[in-house]
Amino acid sequence: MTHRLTSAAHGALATLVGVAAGHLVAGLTEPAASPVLVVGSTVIDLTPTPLKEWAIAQFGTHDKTVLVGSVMVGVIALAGVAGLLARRRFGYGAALLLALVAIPAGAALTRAGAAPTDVLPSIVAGLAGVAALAWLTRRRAAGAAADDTTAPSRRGVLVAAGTLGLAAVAMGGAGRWLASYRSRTVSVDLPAAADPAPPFPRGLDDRVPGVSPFRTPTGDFYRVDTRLTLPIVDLDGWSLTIDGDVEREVTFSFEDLVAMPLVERDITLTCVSNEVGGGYIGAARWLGVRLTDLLDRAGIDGTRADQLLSTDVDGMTISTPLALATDGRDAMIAIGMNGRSLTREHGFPARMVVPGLYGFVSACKWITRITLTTYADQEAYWTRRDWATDAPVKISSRIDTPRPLSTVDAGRTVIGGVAWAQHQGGVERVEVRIDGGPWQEARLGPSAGNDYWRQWYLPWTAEPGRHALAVRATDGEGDVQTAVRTTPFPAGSSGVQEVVVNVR
Ligand SMILES: Nc1nc2c(c(=O)[nH]1)N[C@H]1C(S)=C(S)[C@@H](COP(=O)(O)O)O[C@H]1N2
Ligand SMILES: [Mo]
Repeated sequence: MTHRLTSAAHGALATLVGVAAGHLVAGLTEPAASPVLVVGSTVIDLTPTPLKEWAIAQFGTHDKTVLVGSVMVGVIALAGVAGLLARRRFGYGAALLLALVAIPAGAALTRAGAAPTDVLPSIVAGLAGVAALAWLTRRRAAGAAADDTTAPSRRGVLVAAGTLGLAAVAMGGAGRWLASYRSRTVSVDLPAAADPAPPFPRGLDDRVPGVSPFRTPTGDFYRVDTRLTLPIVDLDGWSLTIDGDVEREVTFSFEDLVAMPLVERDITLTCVSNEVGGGYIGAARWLGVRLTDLLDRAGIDGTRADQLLSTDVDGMTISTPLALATDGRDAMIAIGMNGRSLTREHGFPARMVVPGLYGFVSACKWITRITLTTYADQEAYWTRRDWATDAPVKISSRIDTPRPLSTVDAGRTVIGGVAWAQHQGGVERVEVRIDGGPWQEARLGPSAGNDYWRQWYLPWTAEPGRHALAVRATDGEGDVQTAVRTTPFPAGSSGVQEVVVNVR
C-alpha cells in the first residue's frame, strides 16, 4: 500500500516538475502557452454559457483560481496514475505523461492567435516530467535493490524528491515572476485632450462614508475578460487596422493615434455579468480618439456592414452594433484612463469604449483590428455563445452602505450608493424603500454627465431590529428601474436590490 502511494506521489511530483518547467519556458516565451493555463483557457472557451454563469455567480472574481485549481487537481490525479504505471513498467508511466502533455500542446497550437513556438512549454513539460519520473524510479530501484528498509537508500529517495520539489517551486515561481514582469504596466506620456472633459465635480466621497468613490481608482477598477494571463504587447509592434467593407483599409500606429485630436470623457463601464447589486462596474475618465474619426479615414459611407467586429492581439473577438457606435455618442478608441496610459489589465495600449453598451459588446481591450462586417457573415466570441448582440446597459442602482447583513448602531446614519443609466439621460432620481414602506426620494450627488454614474444617499434614523432596504433609480427619460428579475444572460440582469441589516 505505502509502495503504491509512493509510486503515485512520484508520478505527481514528476508531473509538477514538468508543469513548472513548462511554466518557466512560457514565462520566457508566451505566458498564455503555459501548460496548465492553456488548458484552463480552453476549458473557459469550451464551457457552455449556463455553467460559466453559474461559476461566475458561485465564485465571483475567484472563478479563474477555482478553474486553474481544478485543472491542477485533475492533472495531479492522472499523474498519480502515471506513477503507478511506471512502477509496473517505466515505459507505461512515461507514455501516459507524454499523452497528458499532448492536451496542452494541442490547446496551445489551436488557441486563437497561436504561434508555432507556443508548443515549446508543453514539450519541455513532457521532457522534464519524464526525466524526473525516470530519476525517481531509478533512485527507488537502487534503494530497493540495496535493501528496502535501509535508512540511507530511503533517505536518498527523500532527498531526490525534496530536490525535485524545490526545483518545481523555483521554476514555477520564476515563470510567474517573468510573466508578470514582462506584462508590468509602463506608463506612456500622452498629450492633453483637444476636446477635454468638463472639470470633474467633487463627489460625495468624503461626506458619505462607505459610498463608492465618484471616480473608480484604476487599481480598483473591475476586470473581466477571458484571459488567464495578460498579453505582452510591444508598443512599437502594435497597430490598429480598420478593414472589411470599407473604402480603404487603414492602419494606425500608436503614434498616429496620439497625433490625432484626442477627446476626454467621463464614462461608466458595466459588465453584462453584473448581478443586481454587484461589483462589475467602474467609472473612469477616458482619453482617446473618436471612433468616427478613425472610421472616416477608412470611409464607411457606402458600407453594407451592421457590425464592428473588433479583434484583440490574441484573436479574441467582440461585436458592436455599427449604428449605435456611430450615432453621435462618445464612442472612442481609448489610450488613456484616469490621467495615465491604459494599464495592461485594462487594455494597453488601446481599447474601445462605447457609452451605454455593456463591455462585452463594446469594450474590446488590447484591440488591434476593427472589421466592418455583418452579423450574418461573422460571429464574435460571445455571439457564438448565444449572448445578445444589441445590449444597452440596463438602468440600475446599488446600495454600498450599510453592507448587506451588517450590524449598525441605532440612531442617525445614512444609506448610500451609486446608480446608473448610461446614455439614457443619466440618473434623474433614486428612491429608497425601508421595510416595504413608501419609496423615499434620496439625495443625489453631482452629475458628471449622462454616461456616468451618480452617487446618492438618504439620511436614516435607524431603530433597533432587522431592516430591509431596497433601492431603485429613474433615468432621464422617466423610465423606472424594473423590479422584474432577469439573469445576466443573455442581455444583462434586472431587478431591485434589497439588503437586510441589523440595527442595535
Ligand atoms: N480582448 C478582450 N476585451 C474585452 C474582454 C475580453 O475578454 N477580451 N472582455 C470584455 C468585457 S465582458 C468587459 S465587461 C470589459 C471589461 O473591461 P475592464 O476589464 O477594463 O473593466 O472588457 C471587455 N473587453
Ligand atoms: Mo462583461
